[in-house]
This record gives sequence, structure tokens and C-alpha cells, in this order.
Amino acid sequence: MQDLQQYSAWRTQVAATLQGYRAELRQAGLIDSAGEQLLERALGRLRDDRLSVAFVAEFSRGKTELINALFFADYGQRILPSSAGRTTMCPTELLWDEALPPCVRLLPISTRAGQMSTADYRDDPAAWTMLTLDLNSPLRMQEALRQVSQTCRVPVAEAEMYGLYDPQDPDLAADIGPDGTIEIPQWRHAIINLPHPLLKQGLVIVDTPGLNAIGTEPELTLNLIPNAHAVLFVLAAETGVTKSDIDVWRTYIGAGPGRLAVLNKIDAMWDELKTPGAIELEIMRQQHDVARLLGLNAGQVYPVSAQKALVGRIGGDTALFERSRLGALEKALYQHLIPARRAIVDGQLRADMEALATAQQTIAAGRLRELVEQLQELRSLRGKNQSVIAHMVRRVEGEKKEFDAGLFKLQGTRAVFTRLSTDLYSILAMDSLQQRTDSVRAAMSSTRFATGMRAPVRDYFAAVRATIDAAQASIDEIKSMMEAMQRKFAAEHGLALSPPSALYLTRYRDEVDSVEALFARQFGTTTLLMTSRATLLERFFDSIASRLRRVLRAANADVETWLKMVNAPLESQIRQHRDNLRQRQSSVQRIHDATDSLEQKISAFEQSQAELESTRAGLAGAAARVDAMLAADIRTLATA
Ligand SMILES: Nc1nc2c(ncn2[C@@H]2O[C@H](COP(=O)(O)OP(=O)(O)OP(=O)(O)O)[C@@H](O)[C@H]2O)c(=O)[nH]1
Ligand SMILES: [Mg+2]
Repeated sequence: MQDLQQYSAWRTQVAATLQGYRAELRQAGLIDSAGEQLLERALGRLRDDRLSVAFVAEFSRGKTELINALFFADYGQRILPSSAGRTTMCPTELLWDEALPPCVRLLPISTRAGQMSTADYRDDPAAWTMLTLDLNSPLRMQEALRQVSQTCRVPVAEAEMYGLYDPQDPDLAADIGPDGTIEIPQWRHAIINLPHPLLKQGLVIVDTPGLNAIGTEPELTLNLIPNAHAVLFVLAAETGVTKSDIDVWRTYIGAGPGRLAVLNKIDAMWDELKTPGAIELEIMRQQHDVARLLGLNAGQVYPVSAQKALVGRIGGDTALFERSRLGALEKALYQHLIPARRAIVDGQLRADMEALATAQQTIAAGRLRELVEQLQELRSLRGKNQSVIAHMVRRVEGEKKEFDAGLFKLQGTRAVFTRLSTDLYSILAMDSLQQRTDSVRAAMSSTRFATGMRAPVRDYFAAVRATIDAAQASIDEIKSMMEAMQRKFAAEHGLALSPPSALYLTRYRDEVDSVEALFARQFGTTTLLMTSRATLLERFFDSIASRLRRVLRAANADVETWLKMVNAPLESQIRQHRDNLRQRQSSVQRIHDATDSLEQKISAFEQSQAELESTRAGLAGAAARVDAMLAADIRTLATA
């Protein structure tokens, strides 16, 4: 908990230094609109930065109880429903969004009949049923939270339409009631909005229902579980490792960074007739068995008793809490969580800082060089007579004409830039993705067999990847064109321009790959001929389409910022150089007309030069403060 507070203090302080840097850049006039946009995004990322922990396991292993014990014992009661048998019926997220009151938001199960994914519904508040939470009444809160285990009975055909019933599955046939109805969850998804201190710091907890439900909700398998910063896989000592436990582990989790296995309910082994040593030995033996079956080290399996931990915490019984061994799990959780999240924020921010520094240096260097040139020019006028000065006036005039002619030529290249940008945008156009999505849907509904559906989905992924590759090629082309043009223009007019920054869409491509891998893991290998599998696959495809839409939208936003960043330095240098020529012209003219004294003018320029130098030093200091905050050891930070 302390770790999370420190992490959050670090985040706040990085944001503060970043804002300080922005204020200084603005004051110095050394930030352009592209830089502003970049900073805004970096700050937004810091603000929205969330750490998520998912609890995944077969039903009744104690996921929910573990959540209660880890995070919600302070409420003095079992806040989330946890009981024998299937309890949590829908994926449940716990988080804090200050734009909303404390509440539970519930997405009706009937939304599964449509094409929209849970992620799509997040943008549609009207689709959710909202129950406000009365924080002063634990009982009423419990009552409202009981909704996550609510079920209802619907005709079999309806369940089939939601992809929740499979006529070919003999196990399910037994569930049909005499009236031809079957029990299904009432809600598809729940979001509990709670101003809990940890949630306020950006922690998101994801509770999930058991195996069958995990497999049928694409939101879980495509988004919530793979994107969680830590996944806790829960086993129960009383059941050991069953076949379906192994299925859940292999299909949805697997060994990897941030994956922890929990051996829950060790209190089942607290046999009063055995010595503490014998009990300890037995727990260790189970811990090793679990590790072996999951392909982990014994140290990665945490034996705990969630229930005793909760009771111990609520009742202030520290001995019981110690015995529950929850402390060790808690520590391991935060040890995994924070460095992982921090590394991501860190990497993105460093790249942003570098881009900003380059832009700022280009503008400042250009300005400084112009000042130095003007100073040299003025100094060279010392002791010169009127005719030399008159000659100087003509020379500056000539330079200005030449520059304007150069600008005119530049119009042509600008047009090329605009055309290439338009091409790039049309490669990444959202409506062509939509068309592709629609055609896969059409292909899917023409074959009712899952096997026939795989090829169109595979082609779909290939097409999206090809789109990203084409966009990358177009980006590279724009970059080299801009580079050549800038080099030429800068050489002709003596401007200092750093080469345009690069943009790589690799991470979007990687994301497409990872979504495809998740899809293949669930649908790729077995031969699926059942119609309900087909319905399921369609639901999955909807989620995939929604996810790839997001990927493409993010790539579009990146491209937009980048195009601005690429174009901005040249444009601002041109503006600056033109102003400068105008200024030189007028100042030499005024000296010629004897309205200004030469020495006055020189000392004014010297002062501007000194000011700019000190501004640059100040900015370097502000940037260094951001870097230092990024690199800071968060343990040494004071938690405010
Ligand atoms: N003895 C004992 N019972 C536990 C422990 N943890 C959980 N339980 C009990 O096990 C039952 C199932 O716990 P839940 O928290 O509902 O399990 P779950 O994994 O969330 O199950 P679903 O929501 O159905 O997927 C409840 O009756 C809990 O009280 C434990 O450490 N020891
Ligand atoms: Mg549960």
C-alpha cells in the first residue's frame, strides 16, 4: 500500500515538474503548437495512468474473498459477495472515476445480442443501469453489490443468441428447467465506482467469474486479462489443481511477468491434531506440487488463507492475519506492479521529452544565430561612413528578396507534403477498416460453422497489418522528403534545422499481433463445428474489431501529431528568419537615417543575446528536473 502511495506521489511530482517545464517554455516563446500538443498528451497519460490487477480462476477458489481481504477489509465487512458455489456472475471492475458518484454500473446481458463489445459500451453511459452506493451504510452497499451475482432465467433460444448456451454440450442440457428456460447471468459487466484510497490512486481491480464465463466474454480474454499489470491465479488447497484449473491457467494466463499463483484456503490444513511443523510441511508440499503443475518456481506460488486474513483484519486479530500469510502475497503484488507500470510511463515520457528538447533547441539555436549575425553586422558598421551603410541597406534588401524567392519555390514542396499527408491519412482511414469489418461479418454469417469463419478473420488481421505497414512506408517517405527539402533550404539560406524526428508504428503492429495470438489461442487449434461456438466467435470478432478500431484511431492520432512536429520547425524558422530580415532592414535603415545611435543598438542586441542564453540555461534546468524526477528512486520520495 505504501508502495502504491509512493508511486502515486512520484507520478504527481513528475507531472508538476513537467508543468513547470511547460510554463518556462511558454514564457520563453520556445514551444510551438505541436510541442503543446505533445506535452498535453504526456500530462494526460500521467493523469490517466492506471494499474490493474486481475483475479482469474475457476469458480469458488476464493478470488472475491481475496479481493475483500486485500483491499476492502477497512469497510469492516465482506464488501463483495463471496459464497460457496458460483457467486460472481459477471466480470467486475473496481475503480474510482471522480466524474461519477460512488455507484455500481451494470451492463445488461441482453447487450450480447448486438455487435457492440463491452469496450464500446464504455462510451455509452445510457446503456448501463446505475445504482448509487451509500458509503455510510455498509448494509445498503452490500445489498447493491449483490447485483454482481444476480442471475435470471431465459428461454434456451435467447441464451443461445447470447452465445451462452450450446445445444451440443451435454453438460448444459441438464440445466434446462421444465419450462424450457435456463439460468444465465443478469449482467454482462459491472463497474463499481468507489472512492477507496487505493482506487483513488489509479488502482483497478478486476474480479472474474469461473472458467465457462471467462471463455464466453471476449472483454476478459482480449482486454482485461492480457492488459492487466498483474494477474493473480487462485487455487484452493481443498481441491488441489484440477483439470479445469490447468485449462484456465494455460488458456488465459500462463507464466510470465506479473503472473502470481495463489494457493488459497490453507486454513483447511490447520488441523489441531497436527503439530505446526507438520502443517507447515504439508503446505510446502502442496506449494511445490502446484508450482510443478503450473511450470513455476515454488517461490512464485503464495499459500494464503483469504478468509482468515479478512477475519483477522476486520477483527484486529494480528496473530490470525499473520497466520493467513496474506502479507507476503501483498508485498509480492506491489513489487511486481509498480516497477512494471513505472517503466511504461517512463519510456513514453522520455521519448516525449527528447522530442520537446530537440524542438526547443532548434528554435532557440535559430534565434540565437540570428541575433549573433545581426550583432556582427552592426559591429561591422562601427566607424563606417554613410555610403558604406547605404550599401549595407541594399545588401539586406537583396537578401530579403532572395529569401522570398526561396519561399516561393518552397510552395511546390509544401504541396507535395500536403499530398503525401493526405495519402497517409487515407491509408489509415477508419471507414476502410469499417468496410473490411462488415465484409468479414457477412462472410461469417454465410457459414454457420466456426471452421469456415477462421479464414476471413485471418485475412482481416493480415489486412490490418498490411495497412499499418503501408502507413509506415508512407511515413518513412514523408520523413526522407522533408529531410532532403529542409537540408537544401537550410543550406541555401543559412538556417540551422535538426533532422525531422522519426515515427514508428511498431507498437500498433505488435498490438495487432498480440490480439491475433489471443484469438488463435482460443479458436485456432480445435476443430469447432458447433453452432454456439460460431455465435461465440462472432461475439469475439466484434471485440476484435472494436479493439483494432481503437488501435487504428491511436495510430491516426500519432500520425497527426507527428505530421505537425515534422512540419513545425521549418515553418517557425521561416517565420523567424523573415522577421529577422525585416528587423535588420529597418535597424540598418534607421542607423543610416541617423535616428538611432549605433552603440545603443549594439548594446540592446547584446542584452537580448545574454537573455536568450540565460533562458536556455533555465530551460535546460527545467528539463533536467523532469529527467531527474523520472529517474528518482520512489522510495526516497516524501509521500504528500
Ligand atoms: N476456509 C476458507 N474458505 C474460503 C477462503 N477463501 C474463500 N473461502 C470461501 O470459499 C467460497 C468461495 O469464495 P469466493 O470468494 O466466492 O470464490 P470466487 O473465486 O470468487 O468464486 P466465483 O465468484 O464463483 O467465481 C466462499 O464461501 C468463501 O467464504 C479461505 O481462505 N478459507
Ligand atoms: Mg467471486
